[in-house]
Amino acid sequence: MTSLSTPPVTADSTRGQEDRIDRIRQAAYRIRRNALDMGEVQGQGYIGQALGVADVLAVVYTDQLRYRPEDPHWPDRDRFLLSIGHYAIALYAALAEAGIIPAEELETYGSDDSRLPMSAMASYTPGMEISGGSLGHGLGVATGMALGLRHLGNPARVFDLLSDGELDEGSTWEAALACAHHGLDNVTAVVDVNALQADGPTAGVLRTEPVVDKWRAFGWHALRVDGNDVAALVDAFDELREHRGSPSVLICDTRIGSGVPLLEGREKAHFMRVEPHEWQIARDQLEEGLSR
Ligand SMILES: Cc1ncc(C[n+]2csc(CCOP(=O)(O)OP(=O)(O)O)c2C)c(N)n1
Ligand SMILES: [Mg+2]
Repeated sequence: MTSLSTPPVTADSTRGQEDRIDRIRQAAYRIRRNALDMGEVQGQGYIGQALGVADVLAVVYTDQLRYRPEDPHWPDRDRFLLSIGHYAIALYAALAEAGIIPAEELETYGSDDSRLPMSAMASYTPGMEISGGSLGHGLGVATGMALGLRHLGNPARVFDLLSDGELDEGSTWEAALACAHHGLDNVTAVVDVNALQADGPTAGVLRTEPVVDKWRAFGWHALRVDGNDVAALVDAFDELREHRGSPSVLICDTRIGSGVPLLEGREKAHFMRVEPHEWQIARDQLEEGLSR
């Protein structure tokens, strides 16, 4: 049903939405490019996850989040927490796209004295809100931050990106209960369901489905989308932005290696080894995908 306040769909508004989606797709392409460039520096790493979550990060950083690139500690900024420290490569790729870290710095990724270590460190990297490593703590921190912001009367929002492996952690569900108990509608959790963990497919490690039902049972407003479909992500984030009264979670089904067919079907994708001659093939495939 269309509410009375919904503006009518016109050719102009359709065109505007197409431009918006196209702009985000271009950003997602550059985030993937950045991730491949960093991956090549080390020859291996969490590259499949970075490619998989690039569309989500592009929507968040170029369309949803309020921040000032030149002032990463701006008190009114929306906070984007990376619960999953091993996804640091993905966030560096997005922070460069967002102008929070210089693109030239990406080539220092994982080197001694770099501000971009392989696992997320808040004290090293501008825009990295929390340190990572031990899984299952991001949502608890997000809940505390969101409570603090509410006490201060600060309307900033708190996002937390979790992985499907983090749904194995009791601390995640404890935080989910607390967040819903306090009615923290300034929190948006985003779960990257890539169906994989370090020890193999998620379904074999620990059965967490049906995931949406679980979050709803814990008092959350929950939606599920194809996390590699930019248009679907934009609609979902727009919907969550309007929700009031409880925290929101967006379950994103993503494909490891998305955008690079060579890497999409790779074995041992949790920590991927890419041969020296394959990086250029990967970049070429990525570019071909953009023009399709
Ligand atoms: C508390 C904790 N337990 C175990 C680990 C070891 N560990 C590192 S990554 C990982 C896989 C977690 O699943 P997920 O994040 O979904 O993996 P991915 O999608 O990146 O393959 C595990 C178990 C950890 N970092 N922290
Ligand atoms: Mg996973």
